[in-house]
Amino acid sequence: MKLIGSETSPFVRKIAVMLLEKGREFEFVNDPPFEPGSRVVEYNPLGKVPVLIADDGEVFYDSRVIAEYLELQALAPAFLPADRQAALRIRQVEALADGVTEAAATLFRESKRLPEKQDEAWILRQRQKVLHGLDALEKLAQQRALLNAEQLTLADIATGCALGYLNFRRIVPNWCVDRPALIKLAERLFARESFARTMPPHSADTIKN
Ligand SMILES: N[C@@H](CCC(=O)N[C@@H](CS)C(=O)NCC(=O)O)C(=O)O
Repeated sequence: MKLIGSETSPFVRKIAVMLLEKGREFEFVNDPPFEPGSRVVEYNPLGKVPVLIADDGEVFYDSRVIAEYLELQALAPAFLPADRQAALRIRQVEALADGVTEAAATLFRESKRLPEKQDEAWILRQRQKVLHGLDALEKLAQQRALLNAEQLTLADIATGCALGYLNFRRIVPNWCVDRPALIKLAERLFARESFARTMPPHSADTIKN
């Protein structure tokens, strides 16, 4: 199994965490999609990572599709409940966390444009998505039913990757103010070996995402 991606991508991290937690060996192919000469588009017409190449050569892209594929492999532990309705609720939280990550990545890219080219209204819109998304995640973490980092699910993993990305890019650096349940969740997740091993490199200040 090959995972194509970059070391700084939170969506790639999501899949790497899953694979490490499941103890599934994989080869990591570092191919940041924004670098000239990237071959990502040969596997994913959208030119985005993560891309997963399965042992039989089948190619999967978009982290949510890859996550579904990995769950279908029945490798323990499962990150979705067997009950499909319950699984749908976990996937809804995953989508919420991924949405926070996407808006944060957009904010980061916008911050790298020349100041006169930055669009204030667009920045505000993305910032609202991050803040409203975090508020919703905080509520869920307080309720603990769908988000608790105890019996790990895709909701926990995606949320951990979103918070890790906010820390890494210092996007909305005060995200933890008034969000105690998310802080606790992050502490629990970041203490796991899978998250420790997939920490983005400290020096990265490029647009590799
Ligand atoms: N919805 C996609 C998002 C993937 C994504 O946005 N990946 C970024 C890196 S974090 C990327 O490859 N960007 C390259 C581009 O937009 O051209 C997923 O979950 O896999």
